[in-house]
Amino acid sequence: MSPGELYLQNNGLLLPKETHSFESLKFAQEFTFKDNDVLAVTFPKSGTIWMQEILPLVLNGGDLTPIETIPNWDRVPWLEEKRLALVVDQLPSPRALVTHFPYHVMPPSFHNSKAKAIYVMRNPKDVVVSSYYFSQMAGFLPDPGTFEEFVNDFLEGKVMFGKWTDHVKSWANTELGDRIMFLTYEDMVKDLPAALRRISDFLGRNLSEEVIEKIAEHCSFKSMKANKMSNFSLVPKVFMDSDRSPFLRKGVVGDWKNHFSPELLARFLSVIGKELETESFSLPWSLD
Ligand code: PPS
Repeated sequence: MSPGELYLQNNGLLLPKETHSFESLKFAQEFTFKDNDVLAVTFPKSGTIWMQEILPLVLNGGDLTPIETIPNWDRVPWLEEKRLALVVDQLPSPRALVTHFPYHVMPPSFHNSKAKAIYVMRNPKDVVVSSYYFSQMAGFLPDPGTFEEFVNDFLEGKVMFGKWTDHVKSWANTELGDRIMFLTYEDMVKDLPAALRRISDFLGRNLSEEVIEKIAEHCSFKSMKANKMSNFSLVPKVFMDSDRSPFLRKGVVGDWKNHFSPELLARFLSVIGKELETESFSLPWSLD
C-alpha cells in the first residue's frame, strides 16, 4: 500500500492509520492529565517499550505483575493511539503513559497539570537504523526501500512523527522546569541501574538497591525479548512479522556503523547539524 493509504496526517505529522485515528487524536486532545501522571516521551525507536517495562515497576516498587500479565501497549498506553480510550479506566494510579507527540501537539490539560515527563533521546544514527528495520517488519508502514532511500525520507520528515530534529527541539525548549527529565537510550544501555535510580528519584520513589537491581534484571533486553507481554509476539504476523526483523532487534549502541556509507553519514550529519546549529541546548553526545 502507498504511504497515502497507510498514514493519516495531523498537525503536519504522518501517523499510521492502523494504530491512530482522528477519534484517537481527538481523545488525546481532550484527555485530562492528573497531577501524578507520568509520561515517557520519545521519538519512535528511542526506547518507548523499554519505558513501558520500567515505569510500572518503578511506580509500584518492583511488583512484576503488570509486566507478566498485561501487554505493553495496554500497560502503559500511547496517548495518541486508539487503545487508550479502551484501557484508560483500568490504569492503576499513578498512571503511566507514553507519547511520540512533539511538545506543541500536547493537549491543554498536560500544560495545566503537574504531570511529569521523561524524555528519552537516542542518537539519530541508531534511530534511523532501528526505524528502517521496523518499517520492514511492520505491515502497517510503507516499504522503506533501500537504507539510503529511507535515510532521505527520515531527513525530510517523511516518516511517522516527522523530523527527529523538530521533535528534539520541541521538547528541549519547553518551560516545564523540574517537571521534565532527560535521559538517553545510551545511558540506559551503559548502566541501567543508574538510569533507574535517576528515574526513581525524579518520581519521588525511594527504591532500595535490591529493588533497583530486580527491576534492571527484568527490564534487560534479554528478559524483555523473552517476555511475550513485551516482545509483540501476541500481535498477528500480518501486522508485525518477526521473521523479517524482531521488534527487540539488537538493543545496542552503534549499529549505525554497519549501515552508513561515509558519504551518507556526512550528508546525514550535515543536515542534522544545520537544523540544530542555532539551538541553545546541546545534545548529550557528539553526533559524529
Ligand atoms: S517504538 O516502535 O517507537 O515503540 O520503538 P521503541 O520501543 O521506541 O524502540 C525500539 C528499540 O528499542 C530497543 N529496546 C531495547 N534496547 C536495549 N534494552 C532494552 N531492554 C530494550 N527494549 C527495547 C529495541 O531493541 C529497538 O532498538 P533496535 O536498535 O532496533 O534493536
